[in-house]
Formats: sequence, C-alpha cells, structure tokens
Amino acid sequence: MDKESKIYIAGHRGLVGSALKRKLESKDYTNLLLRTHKGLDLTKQQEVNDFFEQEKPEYVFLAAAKVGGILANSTYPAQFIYENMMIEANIIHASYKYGVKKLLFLGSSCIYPKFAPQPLKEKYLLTGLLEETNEAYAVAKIAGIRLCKHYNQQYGTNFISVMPTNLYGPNDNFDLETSHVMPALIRKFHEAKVNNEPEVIVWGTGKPLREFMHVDDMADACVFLMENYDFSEIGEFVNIGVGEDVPISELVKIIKEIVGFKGKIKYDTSKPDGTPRKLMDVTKLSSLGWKANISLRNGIKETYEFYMKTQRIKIKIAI
Ligand code: GFB
Repeated sequence: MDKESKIYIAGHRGLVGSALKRKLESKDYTNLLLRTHKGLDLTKQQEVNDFFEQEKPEYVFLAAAKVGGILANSTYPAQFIYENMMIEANIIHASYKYGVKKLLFLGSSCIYPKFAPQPLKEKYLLTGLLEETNEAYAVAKIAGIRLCKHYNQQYGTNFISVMPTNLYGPNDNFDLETSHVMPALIRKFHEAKVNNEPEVIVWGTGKPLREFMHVDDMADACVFLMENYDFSEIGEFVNIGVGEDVPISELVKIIKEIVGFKGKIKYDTSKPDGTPRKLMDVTKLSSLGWKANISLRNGIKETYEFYMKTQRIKIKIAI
C-alpha cells in the first residue's frame, strides 16, 4: 500500500473500523474512503456494486459486520447470519469484480469448534461442532473465510483473513443487553459506584476463560499484515491474539478495582456461559514478526476513561 492508495474501510464507525482509521491516519495514509450506513447499505448488492464501480478502491478492510455479545448472538441468530453473509458476499464479490488489489477480511475466534484443543490453531477450523450461542455468527464468518480462499483459488485475487480474539476499546458498544462482557462490566461497575448500589450482577458462573485484546493492537496487526504479507504467504487466515487468557471472575476483579467499586458481586447463573475457553494460538502471527503491546490493565483503564468521557458528553448534551 502506498500512502496515497485509495483505501476503503468498511465499518469505519465501529470498534475495529474506527481503530483502523486511527491507525492508518497516524501512519499518514491520506486517501481513506469512508461511507456511513445511511450513504451505503452494505447488505444491498446493487448499492455495493455502484459504490465500487464509482470509487474503485485499491485496498479494502472489511470490518463491517453485525456484532454483539453472547445474549445478542443467541437472541437474534437470523439477523446475525443474514446480515453478515450479505455484507461479506457483496463486498468480496465487488472487490473481485472491480479489481481490488488486496482485501483484509475480519473473522472471529468463535469460528473454532466449541471443544477444540487449546490454544486454538488455525488448522482446527471445521474439525467439530460450534458453540450454540453464536453458531449463526460463526457460520457467517466461516463463509467469509472460505469466500476469500475460493476467490483467491479461482480468480487469483489477494484476499487475506484474520481471526481476532475478543476485542475491546474505545467506540465499543456499552449497551447492557447487546454488548460484550468488557464494556458491559465497565458500565455496570461505574453505574453501581455512582449510584451507591450494594452489588453488581455478573452473567454466568464466572468460570469461562476469555482472551482480551485492545482494538488498537488489533488495528496495528491488520495494517502490518496488509503492508507486508499476501495470501500466498500467509495461507487461509491468521489468528490475532495476545496469547493468554483470564477467567471472567478475574476480569470482574480487575474492572471492579479499576473503577473503584466497593460492593459485592453476584453471579446470575440463569445467563449462559458460552464456550468454556477460546485461547488463540498466535505462533503463526509471531513468526510473521508481530506481537501485542497493550497490557490488559492499561487497556481497561483507557477504555474506562473513554467511557467516562462519552458519559460526560451525553450529560452536557442533555443539559
Ligand atoms: O463477551 P461475551 O458476551 O461473549 O461474554 P463470548 C463472555 C463471557 O462473559 C460469557 C460473561 O461467559 C458471559 O456469560 N458475562 C458476564 C457477560 N457478565 C456479562 C455481561 O454483563 N455481559 C456480557 N455480554 N457477558 C461472543 C460471541 O462470545 O464473543 C460472538 O457471542 C463473538 O460471536 C464475540 O465471537 C467475540 O465471548 O461468549
């Protein structure tokens, strides 16, 4: 990629897309192509084709997706599978049709079988049954990986895929029903502290293990791969993670301490735990020369500051 290359970030307002935008701008990429949902509905093939025909992007980061936490995934499976498959098929096909030089597709660690050996190696894809709470999303993401692979095989395109672990950071979704665990807990502990509540409710048993990566590390890894490696070098896809995980109960303790909540924690076991563990094997990524930088504690502190800043802005607007 040259600094003047026309680079389309699909989903630039989301957690990952906004981090990609920050990273590319900080590296002086000057020709970023951005569209909001209002201007371009990525589930509509004709709109996507017209956009690619008119704009002719040279590079594409496919970070647009319908995403959510464990409850959103299990409550709205039809929307998760339909919207994600439409977005992927439309963008990947248009990228082939209009001669995109290179595309990066973002998958997810939930593509791996529920009981795959840990840590998860890239070769475990499609070796067993998926976790039920996010099967719809996982099937759509697997379709995206295979779209890239088969377009490369048949048409000689250069579409690469990455599988990130659980991500968090600025511009995350802090809605208590649809968010992932990290933003949900930051908000729950903050509101409980401010309102002097005696306890915070945490979903599930607290026993599942999760690996968390700050989205700025993720964006750094994506740009690194786009700049340096082609499909012919990295193969079907690469895991992106930090290489270690924590039980949810430990994450709860860390967030409680950072926020400064003094009350009790109660586990609501009527809510699902999801997959017991999904730790990424990052051997392949390390061998390519990249590793994560941001520690879990520092990342959480920064995300909590972001959350408080947006809260203050909301209060100011309301006044
Ligand atoms: O982050 P999360 O929603 O998704 O939940 P997954 C992770 C774990 O945290 C689960 C527990 O065991 C939840 O039960 N948890 C505890 C909570 N308290 C809360 C809470 O207040 N909110 C939430 N959301 N969880 C998602 C998949 O799985 O991970 C997606 O559904 C995607 O497909 C994403 O792959 C990265 O890690 O279980």
